This record gives sequence, C-alpha cells and structure tokens, in this order.
Amino acid sequence: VSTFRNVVLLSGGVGGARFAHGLAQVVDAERLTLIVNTGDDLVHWGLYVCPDLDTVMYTLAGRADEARGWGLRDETFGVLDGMRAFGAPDWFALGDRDLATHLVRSEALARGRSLSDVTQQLCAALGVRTRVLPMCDTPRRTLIESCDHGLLAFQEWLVKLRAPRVKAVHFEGADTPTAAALAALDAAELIVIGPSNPYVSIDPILSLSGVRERVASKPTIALSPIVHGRAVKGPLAEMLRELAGSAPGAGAIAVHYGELLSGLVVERGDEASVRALPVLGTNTVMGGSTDRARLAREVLQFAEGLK
Ligand code: FO1
Repeated sequence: VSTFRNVVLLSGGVGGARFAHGLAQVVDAERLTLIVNTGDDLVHWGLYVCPDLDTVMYTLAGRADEARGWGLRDETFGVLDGMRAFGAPDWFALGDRDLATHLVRSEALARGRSLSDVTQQLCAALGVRTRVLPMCDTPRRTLIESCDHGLLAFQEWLVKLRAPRVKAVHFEGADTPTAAALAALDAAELIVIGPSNPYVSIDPILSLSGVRERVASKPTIALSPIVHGRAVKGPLAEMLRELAGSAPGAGAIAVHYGELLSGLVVERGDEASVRALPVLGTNTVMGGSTDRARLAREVLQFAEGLK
C-alpha cells in the first residue's frame, strides 16, 4: 500500500497511540519507528512513570483499556487502595498490573540502564515488534505556566487540577534527543505527526536539538487532533484559544506547524479551514483496530500522492 521504506511517527497521548496502532498494522515493523513524547513522565510513589510510552506499548500490544484511554484492560487498583489508606497521594491512579511496568522500568533505570533500553525490553515482553523510541533518555519535563496556579508539573496540571487555563508551556531539562531518534529521522522517507496535542505532545519532541530541522527536511504529514472545532480528547481547544488566540480548528493546527508540513489530514468537512496546504478530508475519529489501519492506509496513500 505504500512504497515508503522508512516511516517515522511522532506521537503523544491517546490519539497518537491509536494512530500508531493503525500504522503498525500496515507498515512492516522494520520500516516503522515511533518517537514518543516523554514530557509527561513523572516520579510517583517513588516510581518512574512514562504515560505516553506506556499508552503506546499497551495499545500496540492490544492490552490498553480503551474506555479509560490509559493503563491496562482488566485492571485492579488494590495497591492504590492500600496507598490511600496510608495517606499516600491517590490523584494519579496506578493500577496493579500497570505497576509491574513501573517497577521494571524504575529498577532498570536505577541500575543505570537507559530508558530506550528498558523500553525495548518491555516492548519485547509485550510482543510489540514496532520500534518504540523515547524522544530522550534524560528527563525533559513539560511544565505548565498556568494562569491561576503558577508553574505546574504536567500531570499535576492535567490530572490533579484538570487542566486549568494556560499562560505558557515550558520544557525543563537537557534538550538532547536520543541518537536512535535522530537516526530514525535521518533515515525517514516520511514523517507523520500523530493526532496529538501539538503543545504538550508534539512540541516537546520538536523542541529537541536537531529535530525540527530534520522534520523540516522530510515530507511530513500531520493529522489534526481538532475535529469540527473540538478536541477529540483533552484540553487542546482551550489551549488554542489561550496560547494562540485562535478559534480551535484544523487551520490553527496547520498554522502551529507552519512550514514543517507537506500536508494535513483533517476530519471530512474541516478542509476549508486550511489554507495553502494539501489537505485530505476523511473520517479521522478512530474506532477499533481495523478503523485505525484504514486511516493509516489513507494517510500513506495521501502522502504517496504528494511525492
Ligand atoms: N489520567 C487521568 O486522568 N487520571 C489518572 O489517574 C491517570 C493515571 C495514569 C496512570 C498511568 C498512565 O500511564 C497514565 C495515566 N493517566 C491518568 C493518563 C495520563 O495523564 C495521560 O495519558 C498522559 O499523560 C497524556 O497523554
């Protein structure tokens, strides 16, 4: 269906993970690399948690809890109940099965193994053959400068305070992407920016040294995370108003990525809001697994047509 030898997806959040699942069904594992946001990472209960990496791994493994949008299906929360009884923070719910991931990862990092290395180990154990690369092997935290609660760590902003109004987004920590991520971008014939929040899922990746210029030098397609003026999930519509002063629409996504894009995939009916850029209008709100593969095929065909 596509002659692209190497496809790279920039992904964060639930939408990015679902589209990654679609691509993984239509592009051979050797020809697809996922570069995943780690700006959402946090230390919780003394464990190193990587929400976007875990959501991608669990989704590709077919074990994600689709209703919740994060964590594992058939999950129990016995440890959470125990932690709550001890007065430990319970605003970020780590499930019992999910904890195994955080324990293995935290132990590996404590021994000095890299995040890339332990991610590879976790993917292999989950039967995920597609390459899943963290954007960084060192901490690069997304901080939200909120209007009314000062500077907030990402999960405190998103989950604990339920995404209050945003004044600015900052990235803290070394801006060093992993060598593997840069090599994947160098080898890419097509780069896809998933239907993720540009500010807190994609910009953390683009902000890393050497990434933006590599993306700018390759054919790059983005999928709009805004459908008919609303975010499929999360606070993006409000962030577009607060940060860009723009009405939430596919056009605002095109403006945000600017010159990086060779094309934009939008929900059918949203095409007119995008200027001076090849646009594909289709059904972008993904249902189950086959629907994700359908969308991935359409995106690859759209990209072929732009060659
Ligand atoms: N999101 C919530 O809204 N509430 C939670 O308690 C929560 C727990 C959680 C645990 C592990 C994990 O990997 C993700 C979790 N998320 C939770 C989602 C997470 O905040 C977001 O998926 C990403 O950080 C943004 O894409």
